[in-house]
Amino acid sequence: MEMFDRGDFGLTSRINLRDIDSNFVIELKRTIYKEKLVVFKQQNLTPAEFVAFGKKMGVVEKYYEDMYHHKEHEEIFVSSNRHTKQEVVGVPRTGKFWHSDYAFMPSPFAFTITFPQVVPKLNRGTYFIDMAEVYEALSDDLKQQIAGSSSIHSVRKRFKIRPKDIYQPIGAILDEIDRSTPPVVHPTVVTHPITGEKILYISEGFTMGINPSENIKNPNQLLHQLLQESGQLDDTFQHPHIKLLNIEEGDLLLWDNRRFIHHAKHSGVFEPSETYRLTVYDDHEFSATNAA
Ligand code: 7UC
Ligand code: FE
Repeated sequence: MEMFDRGDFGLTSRINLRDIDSNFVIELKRTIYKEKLVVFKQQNLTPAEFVAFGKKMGVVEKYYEDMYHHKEHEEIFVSSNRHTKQEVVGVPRTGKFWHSDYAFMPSPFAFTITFPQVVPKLNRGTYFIDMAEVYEALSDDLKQQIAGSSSIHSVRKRFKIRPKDIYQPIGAILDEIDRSTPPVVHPTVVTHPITGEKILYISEGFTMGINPSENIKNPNQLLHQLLQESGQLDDTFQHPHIKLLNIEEGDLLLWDNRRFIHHAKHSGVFEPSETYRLTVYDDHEFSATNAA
């Protein structure tokens, strides 16, 4: 039996993740770097088993804001709209904007692993843009402008007000955001440490600006143009760079968080929805430092 089959987008596998050994983990990491996204079908891991699987993939990092944490397993980030007056479960409508996870932190993750628990009937999917593909397709002129430049990222626009923030002055909350997650600088073009590919590392959700340089006359206009060319300003999600991955119950997804930006597809109408997520570091720096 082949371990992986070609899916519509990325690879799929029917292997039960409860049964894997360390050789399989090595093979899986290689496959993610090469094929970018892998979906395991018909998985039924418990939350504890899901965390154990994440730990086999690398160093699991828990989300910095604890309102997202699973009650028993703080490593699991819970996106959920299953709130009742009696019980609060995770945070609703997460990631409904183009981003890569933790781009606003000094060290973003290598892998994002999601395991939907309750899949809505109407909107069962996530949009992706491969920013290595986007970089490749840029004009030589744009590539030259951004070569060697850096960009500033912050969670400021997307930080979600917590229950404890009610009746707080907005300025105090903004000050706290700037203290706990000050803006970070990443290369505008990240070099993938394993594949060597160049990745346009900007997102509508988290990138606040491109730093001016000799080659960059108008940083704001340049950022706008790059967001546009990558497809992130297309509200219809029809842009050729945008791929939609449809999700079924039992799917467990892993993707390369260096190269993909993603955008959750949440219903406009209310449907119960809940997804578990783990985020994992590999043994490599986020961006190779010998970038040309
Ligand atoms: O609620 C959310 O959309 C979470 C977002 C601000 N951060 C997800 C991440 O991992 O960067
Ligand atoms: Fe995300």
